Amino acid sequence: MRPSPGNLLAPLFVLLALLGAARVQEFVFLAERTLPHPGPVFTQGLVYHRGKLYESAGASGIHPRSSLRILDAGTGKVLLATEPPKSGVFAEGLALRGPDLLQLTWKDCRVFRYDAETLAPKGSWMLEGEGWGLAPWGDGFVMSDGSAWLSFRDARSFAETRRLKVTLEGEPLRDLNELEAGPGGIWANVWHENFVVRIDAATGEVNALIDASPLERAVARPHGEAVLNGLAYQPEKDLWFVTGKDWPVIFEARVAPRPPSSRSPR
Ligand SMILES: [Ca+2]
Repeated sequence: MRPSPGNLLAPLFVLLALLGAARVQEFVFLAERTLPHPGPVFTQGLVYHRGKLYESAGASGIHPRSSLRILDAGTGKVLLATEPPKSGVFAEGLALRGPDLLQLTWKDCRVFRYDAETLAPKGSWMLEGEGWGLAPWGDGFVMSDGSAWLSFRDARSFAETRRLKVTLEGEPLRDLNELEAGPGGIWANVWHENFVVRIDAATGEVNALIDASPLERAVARPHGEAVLNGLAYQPEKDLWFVTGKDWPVIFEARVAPRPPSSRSPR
């Protein structure tokens, strides 16, 4: 993996201020609650549904195997855990559709399907290229691959049906990672950055930036790759579950307007 490009958040907001970018709204994640994040786990995908969190995690130096697990969203307690049906893979993004969970792999060209209740494997599809983030979208799925492009996927075959180039102020925005279908568009982590973007699914334009630095600052990050990664929307409360790779906690957070005092002068 390449070295961290550092925190682009402040320069981005300065750039937006200089451009007078009225179309890109600015928000901030504010923690309402923290719950334990049993691990450490190298989180790659997070999903919320009816009181449960579903989490996909990759293998790394201190995590010899990838995993898939169900947590109680109230307590963080692990309710059920399993491993991908093929050993040695690096698990990535995760999405829930109906009774199925879909788990991407990074470079293993596989998408695994599981029963969402029992985590029993239900087969797999082949995938070309890298798999990073995944979320349900429309009748199918939307997937990231680390580039500035999102691909839309058929729910039955996982075949690509459409591609979308994601731009911020006209420039391609690379390293899109964990995804979530949220209010107003597709929400995405950007790898190694402490902000989330909201993407217009028709045009690919980023129409909002959500500053996650208040959450990141509250975490004792154990190493440089312990970056923000893990977004799950909780529609009942209009709150977000947000975590990171090897973070010891999961935040339950609300999205609030970014205070004018923290913005650069326009
Ligand atoms: Ca997600």
